[in-house]
Amino acid sequence: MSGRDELVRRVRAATPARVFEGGVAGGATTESYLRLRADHAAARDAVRAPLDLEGGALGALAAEVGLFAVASQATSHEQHLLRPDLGRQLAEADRAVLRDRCPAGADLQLVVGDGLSATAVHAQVPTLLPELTARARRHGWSVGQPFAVRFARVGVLNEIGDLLRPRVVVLLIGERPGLTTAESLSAYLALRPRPGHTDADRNLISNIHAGGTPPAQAADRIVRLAAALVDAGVGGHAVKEPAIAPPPVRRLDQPSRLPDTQSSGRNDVSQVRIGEPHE
Ligand code: B12
Repeated sequence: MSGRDELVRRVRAATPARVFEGGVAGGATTESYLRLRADHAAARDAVRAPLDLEGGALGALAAEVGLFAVASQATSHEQHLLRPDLGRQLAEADRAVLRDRCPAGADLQLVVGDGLSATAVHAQVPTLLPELTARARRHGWSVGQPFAVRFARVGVLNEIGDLLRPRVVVLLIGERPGLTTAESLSAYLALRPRPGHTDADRNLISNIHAGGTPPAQAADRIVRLAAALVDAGVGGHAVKEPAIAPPPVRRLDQPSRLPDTQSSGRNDVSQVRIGEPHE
């Protein structure tokens, strides 16, 4: 294998990004062009996919844990895409539904939002939500009744915090799909969210999908980060995700290894401390 082939092999092993795709005279190869078209179509489909709590693995989970849906103030998918402000407010009638069905004051409130990819929700939430619930309970946290918000944006966290007064809210929401995957989910965390909070008061673990952070590892990172918010008594930019382990010390005469994207080593929960509230 030539030096260039080896370089291409190593770079491709390290990232799913479209690098070294060139064909003759720098143009795209037919294979690369067709893959781009297919990935673009998948991204467009994901943005328009409706959240389905009836079928598939998410339907089974919904039946098991009583996951139900309320809506934001956007009344159609079109409006959801064009008016992000409406996605940050709950529909008037659904506020009472949440008050009735979800006990207030949980340590951890899990919420599912379609966001910009219900496809991501369908793919990741059936594994992630039970993993999160189990880990939080193992650490002695009370977990609220989970629910879903249709046509949701991240800012809906504030109203949920105001209504249900949980200590930490984790919103599992579909990310804007890119050309690598349409199945990428984010977990946005907020400590005691309330009206007036901005993204500066929130934290997130992004890129939750099979080729990024798989759901089980993501569950570890989310619980650890939630614990860090509680310990710090504050959320947002002031709190960094706790390090899992220091990077290995490399002697200068050792060859550097490209990162292994499948094993981030982030699955150790032994350092998680769920302390008393510091707020
Ligand atoms: C779109 C986007 C933006 C847009 C958001 C505008 C908008 N109205 O949509 C812009 C360009 C403004 C942006 C800015 C930033 N972003 Co940005 N963004 C994204 C992207 C590509 C998609 C996010 C998404 O789909 N959200 C879900 C939808 C449903 O949410 P939404 O309600 O429509 O939009 C809200 C969120 O997108 C949120 N948001 C966007 N970025 C960030 C970053 C942080 C830390 C927080 C708390 C919230 C947040 O802002 C929107 C308004 O509330 C992601 C990539 C990814 N893989 O997720 C990166 C990403 C989330 N952003 C990131 C970062 C670092 C930032 C900045 C801090 C960059 C900087 N140094 O300034 C700022 C902070 C923005 C803020 N709001 O305070 C990182 C977060 C890394 C992490 N784990 O903490 C990501 C994952 C990109 C990356 N791989 O590094 N971002």
